[in-house]
Amino acid sequence: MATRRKVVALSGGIGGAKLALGLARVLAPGDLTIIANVGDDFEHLGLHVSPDIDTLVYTLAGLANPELGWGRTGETWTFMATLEQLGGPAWFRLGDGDLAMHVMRTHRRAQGVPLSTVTADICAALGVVPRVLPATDDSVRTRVRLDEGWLDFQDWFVGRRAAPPVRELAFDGAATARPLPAVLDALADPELHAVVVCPSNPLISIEPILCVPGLREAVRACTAPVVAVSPLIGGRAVKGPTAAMLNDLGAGATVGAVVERYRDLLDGFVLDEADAEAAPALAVPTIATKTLMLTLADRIRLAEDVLAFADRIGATPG
Ligand code: FO1
Repeated sequence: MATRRKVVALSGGIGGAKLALGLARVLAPGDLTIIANVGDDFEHLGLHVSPDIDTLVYTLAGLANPELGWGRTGETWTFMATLEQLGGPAWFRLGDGDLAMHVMRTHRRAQGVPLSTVTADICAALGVVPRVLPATDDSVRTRVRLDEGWLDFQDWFVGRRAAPPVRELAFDGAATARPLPAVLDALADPELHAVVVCPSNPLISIEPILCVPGLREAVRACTAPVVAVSPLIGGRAVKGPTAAMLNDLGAGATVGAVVERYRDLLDGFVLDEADAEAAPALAVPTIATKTLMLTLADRIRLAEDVLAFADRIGATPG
């Protein structure tokens, strides 16, 4: 049942996109705005690839590749096969349909069209109703410091299968990046009902959004409740390097470590049932529910739990 409540979600990666889909199914058309991470973006073969935007767009369009978690479903790989035949780089897989997305984005960016406009036009073309907004139209690129030195994000995440421990993170361009005006407007909307920090990797999906000057402050200034969903279940990530990264950085793969990263923003934190006993030590209002999203029904139910929690927080004075 659709209910009229304006919600802004912060999302990156596969877990974030899953909850974004659940929120899209629960909320009325036009009530969901998703701020997408751009820290994973990079140039490959001269193409501007925006993985977290594309994962969101494909997921919301029902075009996501369920096995891979990225790229399109029903994909063909003629381009990659031919590229390899020609001795091109094979480490980053570009499906034939997915390739059109990167070519289109690159073509239009080269004409001076901002990433946010290209993204809006792609969403319109694919019938995606929620607004998908890059955190910024400027370049913010995640880099990771390994024992051997600094690497661009995709060289580590895909090229090295996220195996070498990360000792430090940097977000190149963050200091001069400007938050998208539409992002600041959405967060400042007096009708905003809730801000949801999706169960994305706090270090490489959410931090690159919050590090854009003015963005963290805009979330903190929201009158609407800010609720984050734990990306960990029993100290482990559902998928991806969240737990390993928190351990390698010395923070520890605990819900407490995740809450600490968001503490200045949070009005509530959604735990998985497996971590319910950690609630008292977190010193923030919590609920415990099933956060594992295997089916569409799981995505919808978690979205409903998060929104009901935000409703309760919003209704509680003080
Ligand atoms: N992840 C991989 O592990 N291997 C790949 O070959 C790969 C290709 C790829 C192509 C387009 C795209 O949008 C995402 C792709 N990803 C791939 C995922 C990408 O590394 C993202 O940054 C992760 O999803 C983390 O958000």
